[in-house]
Amino acid sequence: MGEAVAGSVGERFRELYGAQPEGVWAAPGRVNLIGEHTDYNDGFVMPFALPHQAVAAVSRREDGILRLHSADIGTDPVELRVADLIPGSDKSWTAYPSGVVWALREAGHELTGADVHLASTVPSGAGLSSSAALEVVVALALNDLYSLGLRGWQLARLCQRAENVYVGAPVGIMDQTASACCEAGHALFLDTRDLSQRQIPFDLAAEGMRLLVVDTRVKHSHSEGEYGKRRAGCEKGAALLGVDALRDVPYAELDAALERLGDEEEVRRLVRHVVTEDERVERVVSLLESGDTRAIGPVLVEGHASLRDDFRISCPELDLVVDTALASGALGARMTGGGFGGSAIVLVEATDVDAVTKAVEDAFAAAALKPPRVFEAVPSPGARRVG
Ligand code: GAF
Repeated sequence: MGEAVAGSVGERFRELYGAQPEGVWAAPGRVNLIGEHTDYNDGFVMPFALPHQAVAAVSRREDGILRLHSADIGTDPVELRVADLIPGSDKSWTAYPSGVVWALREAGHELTGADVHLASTVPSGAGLSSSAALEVVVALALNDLYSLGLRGWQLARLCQRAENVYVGAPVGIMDQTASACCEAGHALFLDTRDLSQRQIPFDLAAEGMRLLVVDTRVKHSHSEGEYGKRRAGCEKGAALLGVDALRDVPYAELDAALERLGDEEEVRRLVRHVVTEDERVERVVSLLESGDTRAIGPVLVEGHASLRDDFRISCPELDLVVDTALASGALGARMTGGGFGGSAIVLVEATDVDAVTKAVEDAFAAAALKPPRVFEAVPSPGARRVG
């Protein structure tokens, strides 16, 4: 992100609060290359950061007041008392930044207030982690300003706690860790059990390929409840199999595990997805590390089929993107993120970008759907100070 964006966010802060901010920070959205719905099963994920990001201009306060303003919401700053933040009490966008303040204080960090102005280019409702970007940018700013000394993964844990407890969404740890820890030119191979990480070089342009994000601009309304149901089903599967988490079911023993689940058909499907998905992440890592990048295409397609048929979280619009992209020459495609709408990713030869994009746009028009938003995703830096 250029200094110009930091400058304009800082300038707006000055207009709102009458002084220069102490600093400006940025945190990106993400796409997930592979490893879906594995993060709350202690499994593997492989996201990378988008160039789209949340930017925050922030200053400390010493009077216990938290003032929050978003460029997307044209109202005056919202004013809250840090001592009065109550989990579950806020149903608006301010729950994300306030939740971070609450989580930091709950973890024992003395925060005496802040003035915050936020602006974000991460499309919201597109499954690209706009909420995690908001959380992480505020967490990083407060970490720096209050000299808390927390590392990226620790900030991610606190942001997840904010979202689980303060906002009330039972999400895993992937999105916050991606926003906090990704590096430009790399995908992040993350073990969500212990948060150990490996940066995997992922420079498709150098190999004549591109990764497109297709935002279907559809968000099915039941998505949140369904996420919780899938999570509960996975936890039931782990309990029935006598393991701490589905991560502990070895891929080589999957058939035996499925047999032990007897007539628990729905749980069997969830378990099969999670165990095979962890194996797919490991396969993608080894393909990328051995330089066989084009070979990840079919693995992405397998992942989509598993999410559609076993985990049952795709939708007609996501399937249309994947089927159309593959039929028009893509190397691979899958839905990405939580599901029931949002975005798909499409791996293409650079020379096929226009043809595949047009095919997907035409298919949406033929189905009388809103035009999808298609853009190229380049692995970008994680959260950092920018001004
Ligand atoms: C959403 C959640 F926030 C993540 O934690 C993850 O579970 C993802 O869905 C599915 O992989 O983005």
